[in-house]
Amino acid sequence: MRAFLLALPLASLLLLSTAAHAQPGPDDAWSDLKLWYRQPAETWQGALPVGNGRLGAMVMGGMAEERIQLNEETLWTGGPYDPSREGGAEALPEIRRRLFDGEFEQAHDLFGRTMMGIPYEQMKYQSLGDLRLSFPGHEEATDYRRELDLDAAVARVTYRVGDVTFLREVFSSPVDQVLVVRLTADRPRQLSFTAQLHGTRNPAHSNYGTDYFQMDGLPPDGLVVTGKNSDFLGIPGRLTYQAEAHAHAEGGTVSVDYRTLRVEGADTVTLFLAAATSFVDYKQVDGDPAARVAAVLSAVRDKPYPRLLADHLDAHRALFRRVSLDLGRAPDRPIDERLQALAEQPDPHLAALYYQFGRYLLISSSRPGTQPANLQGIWNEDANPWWDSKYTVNINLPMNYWPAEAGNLPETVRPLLQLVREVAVTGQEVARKHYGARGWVLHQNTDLWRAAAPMDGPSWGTWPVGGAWLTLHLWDHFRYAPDEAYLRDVYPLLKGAVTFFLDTLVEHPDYGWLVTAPSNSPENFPAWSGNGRFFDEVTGLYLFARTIAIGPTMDMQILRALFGAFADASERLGEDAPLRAEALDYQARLAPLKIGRHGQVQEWIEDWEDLEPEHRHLSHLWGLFPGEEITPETTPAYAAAARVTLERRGTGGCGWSYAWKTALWARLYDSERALHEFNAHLTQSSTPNLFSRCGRALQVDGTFGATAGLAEMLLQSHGGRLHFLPALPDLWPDGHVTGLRARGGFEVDLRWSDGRLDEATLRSNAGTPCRIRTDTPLSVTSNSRAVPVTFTDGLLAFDTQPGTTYALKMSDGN
Ligand code: FUC
Repeated sequence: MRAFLLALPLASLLLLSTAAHAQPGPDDAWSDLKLWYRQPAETWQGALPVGNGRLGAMVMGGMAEERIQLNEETLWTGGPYDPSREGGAEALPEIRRRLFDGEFEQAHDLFGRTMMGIPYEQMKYQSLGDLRLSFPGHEEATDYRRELDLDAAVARVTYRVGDVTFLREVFSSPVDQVLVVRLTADRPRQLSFTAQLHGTRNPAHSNYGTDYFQMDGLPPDGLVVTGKNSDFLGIPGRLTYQAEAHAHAEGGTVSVDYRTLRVEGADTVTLFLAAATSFVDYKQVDGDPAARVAAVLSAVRDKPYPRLLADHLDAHRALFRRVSLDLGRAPDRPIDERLQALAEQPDPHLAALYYQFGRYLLISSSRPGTQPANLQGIWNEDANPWWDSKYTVNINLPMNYWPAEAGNLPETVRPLLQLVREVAVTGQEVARKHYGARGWVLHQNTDLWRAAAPMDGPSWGTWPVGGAWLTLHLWDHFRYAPDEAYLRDVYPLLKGAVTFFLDTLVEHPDYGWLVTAPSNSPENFPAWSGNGRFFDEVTGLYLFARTIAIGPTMDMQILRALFGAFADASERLGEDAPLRAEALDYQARLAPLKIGRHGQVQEWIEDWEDLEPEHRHLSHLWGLFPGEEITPETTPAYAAAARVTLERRGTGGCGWSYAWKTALWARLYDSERALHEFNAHLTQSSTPNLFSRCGRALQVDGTFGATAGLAEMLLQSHGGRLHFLPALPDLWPDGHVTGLRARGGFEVDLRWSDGRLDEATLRSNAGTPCRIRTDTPLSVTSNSRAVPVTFTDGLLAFDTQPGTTYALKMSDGN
């Protein structure tokens, strides 16, 4: 009886909370959204991620030994620094001369010597530490289950030892800014364990000692780690940090012996963990982590656990439940088994689960006021992570935000907006010093300190359109939710991005087109004569080949979109008519899209072969996705060429490459190829917890990209028109999705059966005219009254009123 009472409050609370959000979709569909396993994670990459955008944890789920690895998103190496290089622009004319004269190797070397930022590399994202729990006697447990409940944003571990069932729940509350570990047993006084809070060893500090962090007990019920971040590449570590955990036990005793916390004979224990660094912003590091941690802990100290959990659930579900996707029920099998069975056994629910996992991960790693999601989101256990776990802009950072707008999570884009605001400041210095130009520029990478210079070596760093690409995300944010005040706010960022290119585009001496020079088509190797393995003096590495190029197709596509966005924005705001005319003139003079000798979209200005034909990047298909200049309707020849390019690239590559291909095939309306890439991503390049992998590295980009790809299969809204179910695979004949967003300020629900749309519901938030691509006419009603429509050439059009809902159905006879 007592066990039942102990279990009741939590269960009933979860039910209550579910009822409070009885939005679209049956309740059992929400409860199906679990990643579950029959065993603890074998490696960190299989652990379950929780996060509130700032404070992240990976839960391994061990029985006798639990490891909860911790991250605080502002703990990076170094401190404020400026890698821009006075006089960097002096060699630019000579670099260009060499490029136009075909002296690519020499242009590469001169760029390396003169235009690279100093230091060449950026700062690294760091691990904060580990919460280690030891449960003596729990070695032999039964009925084990580990799950990540996406709808609750709670990781759970449960198992039985003898006749006692133990439950461990972990969540990171965005409301209280605290990580909560709740431990219960279904029999009284059965909970005994020890806890330690470990700092993360960092060999960049020193080979042997750990004088850079200190672990202490805080009697009567706490543990603390204090530390200092690492210097790197001559940039002094200027951050201090603190993490603190406190145990509140119901029943039993809590004691602290030196740096071990001991709980004995408790019924329930709640561990609160708070952490902070001294980071204030990219220029300032004089915050007080101890005061920040103390403020968080004193606010939660007397907050009843049910309230804490309910607030967490409400905050999470307010975002998470905006979109529901039903592709069928979940099989009663753990994820690892479902992944293994996927080749033989279709599992449509897994796609829906994955879609929601991507949204979960974005909510957990990017919230208003936090840093944007980095290469690993906010989850990193390593002092020397792959690619520094920073922000790579030539695909990875943009891809992180692909699912945000359509997935009804526009708030998650705010950290990206803030990053753009900041790199527009640091990038202004780089524009001036490295190019003698106005405006601002960001190259292929940035970090916590907003480095904007070319970094990592000329094979990567020559690419100047990173800022332009990110700026288009800000423009897209407006297109999904037209709002003049917002547009006015971000307009200077667009203008600064444009003016940089007005000053730096140069006329190609042979063709007369305007081109970027130098640049590269990330990170692919053109077969210009003599390109091949070489010793790169900047990186000190023998590299496969050089990448340097003139006016690569991707740059041209991004700049056409940027100039177009700027012209549209300036016209809406009634600003800068002369600059608008100039931007449109430049847009018209950019190197055009070309079809190469294989019938492919040409990647470079010359029709060079690829030294690595199946290269993972698909840069020259940017105009198909995420761009909009190639579509099967408006540019059928280029759409056909894009198909050739995709065929030639093959399947495979990094996780994010599969993800991009999923979206690209969806834009070509090839549902089966899109699904194939999605499934291949799951089986070939994902961890057991559905994170994407790139080589051995865990990366969030591919998870986010595949999430966006799934949305593109269900709803597209580029080029001024909506398209329902444009790439619906045969395996998803029946389904229902609610709450997807479309450009123009719409929210869309779709219900289909036998592979055909039954009905669509469209909520117009902005009152913009609606155009829908459809082979068959649809009847449109609002409040049961027929709405006048036109239907010509497969385009249904009608006017909408703001705040009004429209029901769309197959017209009679169809
Ligand atoms: C780009 C990719 C790599 C990796 C890195 C983080 O440079 O080409 O594959 O994803 O970013």
